[in-house]
Amino acid sequence: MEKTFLMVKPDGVQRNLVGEIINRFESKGFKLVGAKLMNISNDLAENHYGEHKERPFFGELVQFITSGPVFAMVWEGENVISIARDMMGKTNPLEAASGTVRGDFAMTVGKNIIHGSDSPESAEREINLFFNENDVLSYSKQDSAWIY
Ligand code: YYY
Ligand code: MG
Repeated sequence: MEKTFLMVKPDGVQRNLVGEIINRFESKGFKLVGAKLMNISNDLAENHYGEHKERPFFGELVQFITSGPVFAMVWEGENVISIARDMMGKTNPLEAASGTVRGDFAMTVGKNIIHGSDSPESAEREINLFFNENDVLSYSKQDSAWIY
């Protein structure tokens, strides 16, 4: 089964959207296999967003993501990486469809509520960056027979 890294950003935590976001992915049928509320250090932020180092918004992005607690998660399911990206909506919330997290809850690209890995390579990289191997659980759930 595929895994992805999702994170409620500081704006989502402050706006009480952690439960709403967990509910969406749970209700879809994905399995939560790791989760923690945490502060992101400057080093972790710069590493996580390393691909954007040369972009003009990099400094603000690092400042924003370290500005308060985030809720980091690992979710598992068939095609979870691309389905979760669809459920998040486009990076710019003004372009994100209704029914997506960003379309429903966000207004600006700098405060767009949620992060999600964009490929199998980034999912593996980001899960390892944020979670110890022991904190990503392997377990079965009763509902899987009703989902797959
Ligand atoms: O993967 P995703 O979060 O949808 O977008 P990325 O292109 O990877 O950018 C990461 C992050 O950077 C985005 O969620 C907001 C911020 N950002 C920005 O502040 N201004 C931009 N023009 C582009 C991205
Ligand atoms: Mg990205």
